[in-house]
Amino acid sequence: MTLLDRPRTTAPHRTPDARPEITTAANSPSSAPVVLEADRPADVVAFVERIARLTTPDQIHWVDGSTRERHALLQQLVAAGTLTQLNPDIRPYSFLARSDERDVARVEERTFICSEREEDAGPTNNWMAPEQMRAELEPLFTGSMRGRTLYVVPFAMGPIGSSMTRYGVQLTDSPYVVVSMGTMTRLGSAALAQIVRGQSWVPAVHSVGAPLNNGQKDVPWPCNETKYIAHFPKEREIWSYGSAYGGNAILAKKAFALRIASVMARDEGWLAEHMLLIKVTSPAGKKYHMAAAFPSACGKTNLAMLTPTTPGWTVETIGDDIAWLHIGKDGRLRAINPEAGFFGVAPGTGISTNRTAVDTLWGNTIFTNVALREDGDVWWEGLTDTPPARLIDWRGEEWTPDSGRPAAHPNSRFTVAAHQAPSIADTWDDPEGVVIDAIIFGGRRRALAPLVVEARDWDHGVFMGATISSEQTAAAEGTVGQLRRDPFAMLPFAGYNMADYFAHWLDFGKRLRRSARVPRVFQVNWFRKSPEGKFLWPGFGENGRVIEWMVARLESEACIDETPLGGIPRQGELNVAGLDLPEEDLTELFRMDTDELEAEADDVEHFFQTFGDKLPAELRHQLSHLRSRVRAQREAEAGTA
Ligand code: GTP
Ligand code: SPV
Ligand code: MN
Repeated sequence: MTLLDRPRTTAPHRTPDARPEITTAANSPSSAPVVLEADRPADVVAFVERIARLTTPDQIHWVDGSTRERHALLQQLVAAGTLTQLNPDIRPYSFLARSDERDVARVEERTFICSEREEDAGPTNNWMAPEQMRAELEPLFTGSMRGRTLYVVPFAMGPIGSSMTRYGVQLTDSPYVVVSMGTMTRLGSAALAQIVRGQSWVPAVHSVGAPLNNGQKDVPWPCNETKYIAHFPKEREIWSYGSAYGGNAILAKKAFALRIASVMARDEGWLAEHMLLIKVTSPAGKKYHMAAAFPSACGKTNLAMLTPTTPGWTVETIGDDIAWLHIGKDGRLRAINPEAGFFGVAPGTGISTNRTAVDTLWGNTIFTNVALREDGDVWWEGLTDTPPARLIDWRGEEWTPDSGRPAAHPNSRFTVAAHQAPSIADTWDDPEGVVIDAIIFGGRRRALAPLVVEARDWDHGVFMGATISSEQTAAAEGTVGQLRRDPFAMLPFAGYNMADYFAHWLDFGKRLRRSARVPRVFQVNWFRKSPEGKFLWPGFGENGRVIEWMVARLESEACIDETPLGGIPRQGELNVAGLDLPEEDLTELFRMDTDELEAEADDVEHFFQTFGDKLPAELRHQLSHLRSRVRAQREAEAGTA
């Protein structure tokens, strides 16, 4: 099959029980309404005209979200060399993109919150005054789309018609971004029709910053060394320049659904979070929903697609990266996944670690910066235990296992529709959302943070979230492995002062308490290492054992032992039957060294000081509780010494 052939329906390999369906437009219902040119909302038209005058594109294309349109865009991207079609007999209707080497991850240093006052961006964000940012952006965007097409992309975050759903219109000169948005969001006429009906919308402007002068030949991955990812929280507006990569360019995702949405959520009384959502079914058939916040590349997609190893348990996927939580009419905490696809980390995703993800990727997938096999399929580190003998690496160069460098970029990714996951829950796009029973915080820490610990109550849970510390990953430019505070896994994604965000969470707990059912809060760490540097916990499917213990806690069927950091499973209560886990490793997974705890408390204090008076008093209280529990542990040790 070549790209020009009509996509056919084919049985996906390795996925006998999934319903195969080749789709080109991942999320465009065939019954999407048509919005006639004359019916386009005047404010959207005015926005498009204003930006077109500034950026002077050759053409303007209103994206309708149809299959035919997506097919044409993919063909165009192949012709331009941005995409390579993979072998359709192995991986139907799938493509590989190789980005520019300098455009491979989010750029946190170039991400700005442009609130009127610096203190409203807070100490964890880069701030620039709105008028200064506009002054810097204007010359960059002037003529920036010359020689290109300006695509108008109306999109919905959340199921169309849900009261939780919010709308946006992204203007972009990148067809790669348009097809990515087509998988990650519900886009096109269905979204525009809601805006016609009066839904408010967030404007987002994106340019790769690579205008083409008369006859100038394009490159496969146009971008610019100069990059800006700018957010205007008051105006609820997004401007992105210079990158076509992931969270820098698919503005519906991190820029809108987290940074701008967190501001909306603060003002409207809900929460926009960097969280996966799962539905857990126990052997007794009882169902629970959990939301978990881990920093970038710290295990959300993997937990979202968990296949528990213990008999009788199932986990289904609702979302893998972003959750919007609100208090429902019934007073309970409810959550939706505002996205429609997964932009997941490829390396480490393999048959033995995450079979569900591998099965999800059978076709209809765009891969970015993975390696190409000789047979026209893809490969990345961890997909199989043994690498192929020869590959073309993510830079397009010959590669063998002796090359001494990774074949796939550590932040290489797949873009695939959520409904393609065999694990997707039938309720994943329920407009009412699902009721949340437990919230989990986590990070990647080689030491101190135990495998699992339960918060005493909501406020202690907020303290846990506020103090997440995690080793930096390749998801953003920066030093991989460096430990940093990443409160609520939202360090790069909060659209306002993080201290005000903490206060919003504390306040949310007060409102939930009125409804009598407050979710339990837990903290996990799958990444603790032995002194030799090996992971102590097998992780992946075995993480189901930790979920199982959490459910036992929800059902009051398990006990805790108190520790300075919270409640840990009482000896023998974490189900480790059948695991090849030495007793000393299990002990080490929960060990809390008193000196390390003290250093941790000092570090938290230092971190909290950066917020000055804005830090909620409750978090200061939580820190002093921690300190007194550490003192008690020290005294107990002295007593037994
Ligand atoms: P973002 O999409 O960047 O937000 O990442 P994410 O939080 O969804 O992370 P993901 O699940 O993609 O995992 C990132 C990396 O961590 C991958 O290489 C995984 O293989 C690895 N990983 C995930 N879960 C585990 C685990 O339980 N144990 C170990 N050792 N590694 C894990
Ligand atoms: C993350 O970095 O948390 C991601 C990938 O989910 S990106 O969309 O690039 O932000
Ligand atoms: Mn993420």
